[in-house]
Amino acid sequence: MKTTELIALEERYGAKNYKPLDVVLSRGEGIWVWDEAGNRYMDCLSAYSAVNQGHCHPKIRQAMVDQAQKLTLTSRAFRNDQLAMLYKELCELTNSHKVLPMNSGAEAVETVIKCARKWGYEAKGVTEGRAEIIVCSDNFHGRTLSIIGFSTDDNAKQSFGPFTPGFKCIPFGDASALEAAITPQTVAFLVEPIQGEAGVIIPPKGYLKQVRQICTEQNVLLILDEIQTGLGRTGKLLAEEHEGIQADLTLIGKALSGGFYPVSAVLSNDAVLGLLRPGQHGSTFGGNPLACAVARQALKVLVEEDMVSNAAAMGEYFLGQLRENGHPAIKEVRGIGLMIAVELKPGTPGGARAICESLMKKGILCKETHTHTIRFAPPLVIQKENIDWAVQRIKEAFDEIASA
Ligand code: IF1
Repeated sequence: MKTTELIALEERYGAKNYKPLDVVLSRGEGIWVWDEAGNRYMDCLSAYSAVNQGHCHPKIRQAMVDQAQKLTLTSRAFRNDQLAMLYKELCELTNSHKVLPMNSGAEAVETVIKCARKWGYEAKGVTEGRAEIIVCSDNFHGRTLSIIGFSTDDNAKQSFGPFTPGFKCIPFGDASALEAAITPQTVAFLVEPIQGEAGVIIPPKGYLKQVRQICTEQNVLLILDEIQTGLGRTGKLLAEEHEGIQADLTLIGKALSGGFYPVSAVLSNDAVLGLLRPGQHGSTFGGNPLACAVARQALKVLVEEDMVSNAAAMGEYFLGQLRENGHPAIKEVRGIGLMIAVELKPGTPGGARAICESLMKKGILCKETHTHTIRFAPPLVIQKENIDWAVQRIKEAFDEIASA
């Protein structure tokens, strides 16, 4: 079927909760994807960092096919031979004590909210029903009701209430605001190490270290949502390593499967997960053997192929090249590892969307966030010559927009 027909069908039958670029992809390999007509594009979004390992990584694909031929789903009513190995490998890799596997990122966030509250009541001694969790403005943690309830993005939450109580919002990057917001009922502080959806917002140096210290002193759990920043994206396995800290609870998802399958997890570095008892949480698909086999291989190639240090090196190079090829329409180029954003000056014609449309025609796929920021987050397997190729086209796109 032709591209235009597929788009028309999608528009006719689908809910319009997205506004995708009109490119219909049918194949991917490494940093490249192809559309129906055979045009090749460099993927600079990586499915929002879910395909850090590159599209259709052959080893992950093989693990998936092999496992699919043996056993896919048992439910947690029975044990399977992949789960224990994923637990062990994930804990060893991330220096965690316990794991709770789920499917989507939002489910991991929901899970950690439950666990933090339970810890608050049963370990910290907060009065039942009064637990508070502190979050940051401009957060993005997913799309479920309790999560959007503490979003500060009107478009994400408008007309979906009533919402779950028990959340308190403070500015991001301000450690003294955290200190001031904590009360005896505070059980946790939930934060992204770098805010993704907000436009790759990097907090001031030392922020996470201060936050860690405050949480420890006040007996508040530090929960880092590393669903987007984790698994190599920022040039470290976990973004917390940039400040040499360890969260009490860490959320990972997206690249945990290398983009093959929804797999997420809550990692716990203390006794929080140990409080859960049978029947208190779960999911039909969470921890299934197919998910575990895929995740094990996705982690394995990340380490074996040294993708984390490649992200650090290539991220630095990409950032440098973008800065060197500056353009009067650019307000700021920022990033860490391969989590990069270019922010346009207000009033740039067409905003970030126009640049994304233009880049698509030149063979680069990326996505605007808000109206004036373009994110560049290619798979972590990108090489120097690929970046040179991309930067040339990015430069052209800017020149065209500015002269339009
Ligand atoms: C969409 C954004 C990225 C996340 C963090 C939890 C989740 C996400 C830090 C939930 C998901 C996605 C979802 C995707 C767009 C995307 C996104 F622009 F919305 F913010 F990546 F930057 N925590 N982020 O970034 O994970 O339930 O989706 O598996 O289309 O909504 P999920």
